[in-house]
Amino acid sequence: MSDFQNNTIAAISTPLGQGGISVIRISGDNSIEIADSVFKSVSGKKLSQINGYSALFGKIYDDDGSALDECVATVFRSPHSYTGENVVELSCHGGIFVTNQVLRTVIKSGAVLAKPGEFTERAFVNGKIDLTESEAVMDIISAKGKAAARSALNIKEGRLRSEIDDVKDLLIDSAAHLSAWADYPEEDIPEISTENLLSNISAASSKLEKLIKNYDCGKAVKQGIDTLIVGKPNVGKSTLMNFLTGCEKSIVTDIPGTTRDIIEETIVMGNAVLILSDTAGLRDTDNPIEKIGVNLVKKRLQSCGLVLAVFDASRQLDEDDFNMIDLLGEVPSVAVINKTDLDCVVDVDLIKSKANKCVFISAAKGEGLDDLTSAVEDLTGAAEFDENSAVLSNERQFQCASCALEPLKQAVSAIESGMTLDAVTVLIEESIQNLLELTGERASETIVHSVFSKFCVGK
Ligand SMILES: Nc1nc2c(ncn2[C@@H]2O[C@H](COP(=O)(O)OP(=O)(O)OP(=O)(O)O)[C@@H](O)[C@H]2O)c(=O)[nH]1
Ligand SMILES: [Mg+2]
Repeated sequence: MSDFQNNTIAAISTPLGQGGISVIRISGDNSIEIADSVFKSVSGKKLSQINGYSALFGKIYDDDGSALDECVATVFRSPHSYTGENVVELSCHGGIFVTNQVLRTVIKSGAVLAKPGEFTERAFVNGKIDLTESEAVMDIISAKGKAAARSALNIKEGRLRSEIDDVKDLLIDSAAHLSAWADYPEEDIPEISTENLLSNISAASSKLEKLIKNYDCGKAVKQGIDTLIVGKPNVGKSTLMNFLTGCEKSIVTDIPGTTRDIIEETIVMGNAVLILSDTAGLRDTDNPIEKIGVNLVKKRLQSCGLVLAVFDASRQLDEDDFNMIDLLGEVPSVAVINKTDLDCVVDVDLIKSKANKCVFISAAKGEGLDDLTSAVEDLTGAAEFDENSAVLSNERQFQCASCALEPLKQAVSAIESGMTLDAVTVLIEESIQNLLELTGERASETIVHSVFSKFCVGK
């Protein structure tokens, strides 16, 4: 039984603005009764008289009896609804004032305002979906590209849950056998062979290792990589920024030192999502404003996830280029040799030796995008991303999977060094606990609340 039993919630589930339709969603034991008190159908039928998955057309009335809006009311009966409870969706004409009025009337009739993510939280608590599937709902809403959206839908449909279930089954099988053997020696239960035990644990470990490895590729596709465009002044960083974003966001001039502030925009390159920043040209300068810009870039270079290091093909490398190369450090970098529409005099071999990838473009002419896209996809792992496989969605899931893998590694060492099987059982059980936390079967209330607090109201 859920804690939400006596509490019927309501919220506007569509974005608040002018649009074709607004949906006010009501969920809980009294949702149909509450909807019936504000809605009158044209046919005279009550919502309480119709089956689930049915709708009536009519009007919404406020408490003094005046009509607020026309409405299609759809009924979903427990447990066959998104939340698992009785749900009514009131589809009204989209509009900020009217939608708010309808919600207010519903609240006056006995519903309480839903908290962020509360509909999905109820679906989780009522056993409709697990925690990975709940988080996938948010990933579907926030997906910025096709691969991210498809992958999130796969996870919503249970792709990750079934992968974790497979790992859990392997471990539960071993743990149950070990416990039975230890607890009931008189029952003549055959001792599990070391080979069997090791093979189960290593099958479970390799599934977890694959998930953990895929997480980085998934990051580029789902969350976006913090990417800096850097280079000495006038190489064409802002022209590249405008070319990639498709808008004239950065100022371009032939005066070195034009850009000072960091200019940010999120873009999709192939499967990779980049949170792209155009930056001030790197050089020694006495100008105090430009200096602030240059120092900002140097700081960001230490924490970003990818660098597009831009060079001017039409000029020899100079001290500013070499100083920039020295700043690249360990961050994955694509050397972008720009202005290929002009004669190329730059030392390409030297540049190639300093970056992970090297591509040729003309940002001004809009040439070279395909090569740059492949380089970015390769370097961020987005190229390897398989939207059909199980992928961990976020840091919470990643931590749980890592914490499930660690005791399995210890269990293998324990078996190989001849420790008692009791110790191995404890390690396998620790691993299972972390998997149960991942799926939410045994997650604390604090974790569950923190997951749903990131949702929007109405979802
Ligand atoms: N021929 C040619 N000129 C380019 C190309 N890309 C940029 N430019 C020119 O190079 C000059 C500098 O371009 P910006 O994009 O402002 O260079 P930047 O690296 O942002 O410069 P700062 O902001 O000063 O660091 C401008 O005159 C651009 O029109 C290119 O592909 N080919
Ligand atoms: Mg610039």
